[in-house]
Amino acid sequence: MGSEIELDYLLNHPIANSVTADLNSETIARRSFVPKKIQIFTQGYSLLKDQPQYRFSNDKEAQKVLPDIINNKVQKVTPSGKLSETQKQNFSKKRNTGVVFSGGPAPGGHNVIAGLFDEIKKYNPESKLFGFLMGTDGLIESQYIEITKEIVDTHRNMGGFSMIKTGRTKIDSNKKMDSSLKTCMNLGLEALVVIGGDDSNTNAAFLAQYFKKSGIKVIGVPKTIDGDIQVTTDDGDVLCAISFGFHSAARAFSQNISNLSNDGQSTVKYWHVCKVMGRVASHLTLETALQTHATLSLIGEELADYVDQDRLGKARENKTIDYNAFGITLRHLSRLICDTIVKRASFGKNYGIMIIPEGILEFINEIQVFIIKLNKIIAEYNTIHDQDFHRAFPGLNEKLDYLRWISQGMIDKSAFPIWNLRDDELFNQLPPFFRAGLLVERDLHGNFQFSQVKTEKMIMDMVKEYLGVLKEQGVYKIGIKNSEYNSIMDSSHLNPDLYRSAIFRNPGDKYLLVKETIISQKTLKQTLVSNELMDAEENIPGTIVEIFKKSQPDFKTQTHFYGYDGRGSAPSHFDCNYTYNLGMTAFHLIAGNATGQMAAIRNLEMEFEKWEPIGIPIAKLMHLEERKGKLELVIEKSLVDLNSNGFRVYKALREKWLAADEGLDHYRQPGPVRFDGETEEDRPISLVLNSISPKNKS
Ligand code: FBP
Repeated sequence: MGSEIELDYLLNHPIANSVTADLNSETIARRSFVPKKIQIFTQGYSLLKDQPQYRFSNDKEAQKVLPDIINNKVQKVTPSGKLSETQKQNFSKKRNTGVVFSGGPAPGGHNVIAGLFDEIKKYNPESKLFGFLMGTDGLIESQYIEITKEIVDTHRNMGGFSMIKTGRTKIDSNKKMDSSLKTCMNLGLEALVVIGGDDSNTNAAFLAQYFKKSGIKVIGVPKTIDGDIQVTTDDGDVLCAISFGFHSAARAFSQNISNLSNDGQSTVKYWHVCKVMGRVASHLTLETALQTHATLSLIGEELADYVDQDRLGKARENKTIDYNAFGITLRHLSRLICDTIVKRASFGKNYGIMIIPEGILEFINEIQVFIIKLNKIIAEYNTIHDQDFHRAFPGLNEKLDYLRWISQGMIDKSAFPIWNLRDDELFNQLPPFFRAGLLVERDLHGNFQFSQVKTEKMIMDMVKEYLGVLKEQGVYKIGIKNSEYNSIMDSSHLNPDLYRSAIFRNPGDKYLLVKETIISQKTLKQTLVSNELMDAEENIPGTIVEIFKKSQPDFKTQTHFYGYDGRGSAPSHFDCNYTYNLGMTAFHLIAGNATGQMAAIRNLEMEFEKWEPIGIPIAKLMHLEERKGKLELVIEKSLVDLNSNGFRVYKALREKWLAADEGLDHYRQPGPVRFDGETEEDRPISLVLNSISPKNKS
């Protein structure tokens, strides 16, 4: 070893300084990347034009409680044509605007602010943009900053919502509405932009209604990595194909998952089980499956449709109806997974990549019932008592006691208590960690927090247990390549043909499967003896024991959760452009006097030149949904459409991707999230597929 360099010298060395600086070249390049602008935003002034051809039916409750915004039309941002000087001055007047992030982070949020900021300043450098801190709490409590060019410039094309942070507080009382209004009035705001998911855009609609008299406008922006804000009219016209952040998160997950496929194919010993975020809908799982060609991906929406044909068949034979044959249960699901694992193993592939959507529990019969009942029990407790359920019953046992009291009629005296003895019995059959998961605190919107439950552990524990049974039954075996068997036997001077049909159930196939009856060295010996290949007193030849051992599977898993990493990812090229233009769209909706509208870009699935900035009436997207035990008006989440091109293509190709055959795996390597360049990775694959129209249509 040479002499040690002095630490001071090392720390002051330009190379050390450059490689340890907070700012690296990737960040510098990202910050200076300039997203593309839709053509209308490169021109002068704009005008909003109603688009009455896009029709939605109104929800009666929305009509009642959102009277001032329910009749809004879809609006398109169009060139203004010739304007008078007064009109121009009015468009370019000094405006104060507020902006707030709400809900989970999604890549691209900072670019919405950048687009809004640049457009505000373009028309009048005196205009101001205020950012409310920590989500809607900042709005209610009047905590804000003025967003300056310096702040915007350090966040351009960067991930997260760190510029002004975010939160999940719901503005659900007149007191909170009043405080929010006061904050906006004190700042002299002309408009407030709410960047959020379904619950936050619901908030935006209620604020727009509440603020109507004050003249302060409220515009929503469709954010969520979950991809469940998609807007299609009653006639099937797609107005918002996907919320922002979805593409980047899906690409970030996909890169990690494809890395695991490299590991899997190299070590051939693990099933990598990946839980992928998405509170309810499985859009992220579907997109990740299309991006990576993972071995097995579960789509919650499809599982909910599951029909157990065996049960139906048996019931038909008995001339009865089996109502339990419809809808998936945890038991069915674990068996479906085992079936896949066993099939692949029979071709020597005792490894793979499995994607489980975070929200899968929502689609599993018995669990969904528990979730709904527990939501109601917790919400009712909170309404009746002065103390929160989780504070009153902090531990699992205390919560379980409370449920037992209900089932025993000690709390709910009705003939049909919401939690009955059968519920209690079934619930207590679940492992404690899972029961605790199902009882976790609901979020402020009353949503069940799927991200907090170790769903993948629950499912995989059941899978492991059933695989154990299948192994004992001799069904779960690893296939051995016929050629490999031959060469092992040859090198031990044993005649492969002599043993082949005694040991294997499919001696003519490329992958040999040890007979189901051979499940131990004892049964192996019995088989060899009965086939007169050895005497009972002899030891089994070592090579045959080795071959038997090779056929015995050891099921090993590694579990991964992809969620927070992806939603904190840097935005993709698609999301950089999409969000920057969303920010500009929000400005033009405000300038055009819109309120209660969600900024959106039509034709996202097509090339950039066809993108169209529009405003979508939020009130028209609302419906009644069970929240905190009662019906509430919220934006309807869009789930994976089983008739969509994206899902149908995945369904048609998944057998190939499963690769339960003699061939190679079909994993795809999508590569890292990029912020520039024009490649096939430029937009979500599910979107591209969904945009393909029938042969006779362009
Ligand atoms: P939004 O709907 O607010 O965009 O959040 C989506 C999400 O990332 C879900 O995928 C996930 O279930 C949830 O947030 C987790 O939330 P939390 O930040 O409260 O853990």
